Amino acid sequence: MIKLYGANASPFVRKVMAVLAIKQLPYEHIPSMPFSGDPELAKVSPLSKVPALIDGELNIADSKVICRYLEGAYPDVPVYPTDPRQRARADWFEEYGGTVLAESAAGIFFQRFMRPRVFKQPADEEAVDKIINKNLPPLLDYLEAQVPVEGFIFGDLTVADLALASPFVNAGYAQYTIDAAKWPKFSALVERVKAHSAMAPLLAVEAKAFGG
Ligand SMILES: N[C@@H](CCC(=O)N[C@@H](CS)C(=O)NCC(=O)O)C(=O)O
Repeated sequence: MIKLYGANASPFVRKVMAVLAIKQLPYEHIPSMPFSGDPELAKVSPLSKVPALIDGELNIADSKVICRYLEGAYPDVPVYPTDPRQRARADWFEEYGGTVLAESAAGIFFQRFMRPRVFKQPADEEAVDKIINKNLPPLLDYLEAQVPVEGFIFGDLTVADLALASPFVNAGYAQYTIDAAKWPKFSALVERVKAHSAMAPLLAVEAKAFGG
């Protein structure tokens, strides 16, 4: 059986879990915390980052690598568009979600969620304010112009939607919500992704873990 290493609260792990759910692939989740010096994680993930995956003899790390492997090995229910141009756009959105969006969301999450809970320190609200009011708005302006009013970016849910929405689940745990008056299309897309049958059960598990 496939083994997935990672913490539920990682936007990258959540993306892979949603892909496994869409593809209806059974897997064993092995909880692994990054930044903890876990030697078991280092064995399966050379950079000690999550997620990592084992499927038989294969051991790989990085959510993009994992999602591409799953698409190639288990193609019955696709999670990327097949048209090359649409596929290139999906890859771009996955890159965008996994870099600038994930960094911004991680910044808010670290300050308001991790610092008080894990490090027993107050959040640096100045840093949060900079992310929310300076860094994020141009990123959201761009996305607002890219996403549809209804449905998902390529019709059915793909990794592109997951990669763009997943960081905002983390930001949500840190009391950040996308301003629907400024970014109505993108904020609605994020809500549709969260409500999707592949994502909602994952969020329910997270809510329990976080006492929600
Ligand atoms: N590009 C990687 C990023 C993974 C990543 O940065 N994961 C974070 C948790 S959300 C991590 O493990 N960080 C630990 C570290 O940077 O040492 C992917 O897509 O999987």
